[in-house]
Amino acid sequence: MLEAAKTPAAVVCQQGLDPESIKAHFADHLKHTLARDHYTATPHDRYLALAMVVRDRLVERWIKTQETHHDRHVKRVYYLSLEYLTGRSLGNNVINLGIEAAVEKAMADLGLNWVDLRDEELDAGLGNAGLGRLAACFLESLATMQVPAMGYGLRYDYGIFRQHIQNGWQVEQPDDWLRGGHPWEIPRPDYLIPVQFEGRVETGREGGRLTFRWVDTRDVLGMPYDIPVVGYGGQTVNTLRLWSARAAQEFDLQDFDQGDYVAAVHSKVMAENLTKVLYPADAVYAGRELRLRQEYFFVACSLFDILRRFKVDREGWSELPHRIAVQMNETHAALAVPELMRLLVDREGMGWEAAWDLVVRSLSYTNHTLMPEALERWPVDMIERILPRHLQIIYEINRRFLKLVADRYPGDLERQCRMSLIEEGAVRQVRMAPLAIVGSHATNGVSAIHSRLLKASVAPDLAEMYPGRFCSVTNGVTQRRWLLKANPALADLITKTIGSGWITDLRQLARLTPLAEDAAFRQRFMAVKRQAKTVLADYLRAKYGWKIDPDTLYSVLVKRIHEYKRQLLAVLGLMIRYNRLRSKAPPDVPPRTLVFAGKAAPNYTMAKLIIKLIHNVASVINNDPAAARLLRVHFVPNYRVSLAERIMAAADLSEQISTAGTEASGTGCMKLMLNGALTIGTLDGANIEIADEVGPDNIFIFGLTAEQASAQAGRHDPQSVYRQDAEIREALDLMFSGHFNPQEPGIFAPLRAALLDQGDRFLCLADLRSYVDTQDRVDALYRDPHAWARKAILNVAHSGRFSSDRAIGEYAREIWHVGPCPIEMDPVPKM
Ligand code: 26Q
Repeated sequence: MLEAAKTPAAVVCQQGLDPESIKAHFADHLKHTLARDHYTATPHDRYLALAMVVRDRLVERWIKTQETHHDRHVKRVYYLSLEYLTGRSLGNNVINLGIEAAVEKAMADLGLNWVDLRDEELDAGLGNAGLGRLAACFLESLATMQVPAMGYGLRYDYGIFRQHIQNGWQVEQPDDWLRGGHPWEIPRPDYLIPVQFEGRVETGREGGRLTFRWVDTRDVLGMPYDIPVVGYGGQTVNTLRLWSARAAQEFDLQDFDQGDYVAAVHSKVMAENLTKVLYPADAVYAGRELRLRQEYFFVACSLFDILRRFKVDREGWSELPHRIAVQMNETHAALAVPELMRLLVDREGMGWEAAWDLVVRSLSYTNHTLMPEALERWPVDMIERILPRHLQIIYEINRRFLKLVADRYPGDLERQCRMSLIEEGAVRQVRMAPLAIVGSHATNGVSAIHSRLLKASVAPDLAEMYPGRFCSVTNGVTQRRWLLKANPALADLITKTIGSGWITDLRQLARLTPLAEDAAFRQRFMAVKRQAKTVLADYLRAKYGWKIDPDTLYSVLVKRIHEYKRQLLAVLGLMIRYNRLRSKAPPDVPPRTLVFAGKAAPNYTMAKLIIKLIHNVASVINNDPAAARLLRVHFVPNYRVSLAERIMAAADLSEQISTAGTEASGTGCMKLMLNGALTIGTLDGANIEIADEVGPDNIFIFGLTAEQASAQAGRHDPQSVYRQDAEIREALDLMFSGHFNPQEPGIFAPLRAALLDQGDRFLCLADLRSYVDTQDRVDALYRDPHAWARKAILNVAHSGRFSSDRAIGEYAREIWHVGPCPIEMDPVPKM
């Protein structure tokens, strides 16, 4: 039962990190902030009260960090991302503040379970997938490494949809994540920022100089909400600033007076729709006007804010690239190029060349995808209507750029056409990736192979013209969330074995290498893994009634559902396994549980059909006595950060099976490796670097290489695979026989067509034999628990490179040219 507050509010020490002051302050918030007593408080109220206790303990550190950054005139990193997949914050904030033990004790004293309270928090799902989660890991690493940094993004009222499954189909539901209140944000109405849209450009002259005035615009206000981002050790607390759209005018008085109340609020509704919802597409780009408006709104608010902060110090403009480093996360932020030009030229009165030099030196760009259908292009007409001044600026950038091209390659008209930032066609469009490359000093891919392919395929001409601009930074993940928090038992075992240095220096995990040869350690390691598998099984049993046996091999394939990621290949492999188990002489394989999870973009019919297929196949297999003991398949609904934390800890096998050359990096692969899963994967994205680190004997690589895969384009003959490989033929025949969809005849025909009649674009059939044979090798290894444990330990030991701390270190040195700024704060308790 809850204790009444014994300490009067006024004397509660808001900084006390000990259980007593946490308890007192908790009771105080429950009563005075939430107006609850212990009869009426819900678990969610208690979560909120505890979150506010923790937030209060961050505030002083937050203020001190901001003061220090300001006083020391530091160079700051500004990370511009339309997505942040933060997930839950309470657990990580408590860990990074070093107060987990104190909080646990305080709650236990009150008869409350800390972990249950922590898990009351709703995920902040302001992102689709890897790109958004990367942004969240990067902010955490920046704070831990004490780099002055600020994240900018949008405060969507609705984040990534909640995925429900009905009869095997994905059904989307709105993610009303703010409904229970959001204790981590502070609104800052005093920093409201006006953003213009539409209107027209007036040209004039002032003292011989052309001037441009963007007038008759429809304006929207940007309202900032600040969220603290605390680094491990609690020294630096950076800010994530998210913009929410507000109407510049509450309502139109004229319409109101005339009694047309709908018209009176029309512009308010339109304005506030701007940040209503996150676009739920991950790698298919749809040229929707509202999306363009979101991108501009976000860029305009952020750059205005950045320049406002720069101007406080009254330094000359030439200092700008020494004070700011603006990272564009994908082309979603590429309007920063023309917008910063507009601010410097039109508003600050700078000449074009001087402004351009500052823009290029201040901006840098990360590309996250090579898929042609995901490359952003905006119709010239649309930009002209919504951002008329920006179109003029883009034209001028292009004119000057094409002149450089012409000077460098005289007479090469074909090259000039290819390189134009404007794509000529039925619809003229602005190509955003080249705009970002031309308008910045550094462009990076997110893994070695991706950076190489980016230069070779997306931007060969630009790579030739600006070789020094291209670089590569392999992604990473924060070990504070993905090991310390997600897998406390393993984190504990590691700390007991090699000390806690790995928490801020993941390379120290290498010290586990010799322990792979130690039978007693292997035993402990596998006991920890089994424990994590039991925790997941218990969770899924409580939530869905599933009975999962922790003594089976957990093979996980968790990520967005996309054809290039090839969940379909996994299903085909599963089909062959199932057929074998149904045969007259079933093989003696170790029992497996296959765990799928992931969302499909709501308009991505094929991906949604794959989800349906997985469900139908799962329900047949799980109910077939021939397979019962040896094979189970589960699709866990509503994949999100908090669910990922549970799954990563429990996995034995990490499936990373994209068509080589399509997955830019992947970061799930890193989280799984860090938690001791072995990878079965193609030579794609970060898998290649994982293989380099862990060595070929400790990873299961299969399938075509990127070069082989691209050589297959137009040549691969799926029909001949079907004819020649009996197991594959039987698997396909079974899958499309109606065996899995007796009540829904024909629903899987589009999958059959894609595989057999339309050339199997993602080469599922080309790689299937190799995949299945490699899975057989996985089975063989799993039969030998010590051999498996040895490799699992070696995977953890060699995962040090995949920390987001390493990635941030590389960005800081090679792209941003920034260093740490230590904050002098009392240290927090050591974990
Ligand atoms: C673009 C235009 C309009 C609407 C939506 C979008 C959009 C939104 C999100 C396009 C792409 C995304 C997300 C892409 C993404 O998550 N990519 C992943 O990024 C990870 C981090 O670098 C990589 O590890 C993955 O390989 C890559 O797929």
